[in-house]
Amino acid sequence: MKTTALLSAAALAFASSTAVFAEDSSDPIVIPIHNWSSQIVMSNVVGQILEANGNNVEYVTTDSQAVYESIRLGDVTLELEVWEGAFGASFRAALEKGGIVDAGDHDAVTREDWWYPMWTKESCPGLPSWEALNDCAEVFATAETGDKGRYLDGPVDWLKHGKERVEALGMNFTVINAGSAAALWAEIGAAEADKKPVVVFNWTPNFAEAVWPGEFVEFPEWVDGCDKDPAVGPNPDALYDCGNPATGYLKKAAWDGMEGKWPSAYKVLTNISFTNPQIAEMAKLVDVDEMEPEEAAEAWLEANPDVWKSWLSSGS
Ligand code: TMO
Repeated sequence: MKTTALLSAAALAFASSTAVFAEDSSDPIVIPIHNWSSQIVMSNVVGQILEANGNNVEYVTTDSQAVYESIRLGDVTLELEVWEGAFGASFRAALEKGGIVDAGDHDAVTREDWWYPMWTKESCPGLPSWEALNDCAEVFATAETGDKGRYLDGPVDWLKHGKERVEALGMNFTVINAGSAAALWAEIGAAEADKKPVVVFNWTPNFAEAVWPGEFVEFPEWVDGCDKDPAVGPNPDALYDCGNPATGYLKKAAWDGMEGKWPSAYKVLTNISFTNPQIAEMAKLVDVDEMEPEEAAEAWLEANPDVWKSWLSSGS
């Protein structure tokens, strides 16, 4: 007993005085790629940072909700953009089951919700209130939606629950799911010339805020449980009768085996924290400047060495 205690005390003293760390596995760290630009660019940025850290990385394209189950099982190693509004529920469910860890928050504050370009207010001056929007529903009507207003929601895997919200709040809108993020930008772009009023799903941080000034529709304020307990929110019998969080988090998540298998990379992951302007810029490099995600990541890393090199050095 005594010898063991002495030995481990000596080992501890050695480790802390010489900063010797276990080496990271040479197995690839699996980074998931989804269907919006900041996440794709950020994943490439972090992949290249981890390569600079000496790690091997591999990218896989995955569904943005199912990824939390894949991380829990260790098939995917991490997630760089856990948006509270879109993925909070799937992330919380995976945390409860076990196998996934919260690897910390980005500096960024996020919002995802119904949004309109500013010119829309000329046709519906009561905005941003959702009740005013509903009173103007016919202004947003199209051949496709008849006398109801058209709301273009995000692709189905973002699970925005637009249809449930319309039902829960008794709104005069038809919800259409866009096939891709690009379809959202095309809708706004097509409306711009004639200043046609439109309401679409959008989020911040994003490139769009620099291109089209606009505002989020103000729905009943988000309250925890609004997606779980019908009693929460203004309609006592329905879920999703609240807006998304107006000051949501943006988290990183990791497989709970990552720290043991790649301790140095895990430390880098916990150090990483992007701001709203940095994330908007990542999206812009692809959506406005039309770069490929990999070259966008290279450009970002080259322009911001002071930001990311400190994440490497403070890792030891
Ligand atoms: C998850 N997203 C940023 C597209 O709303």
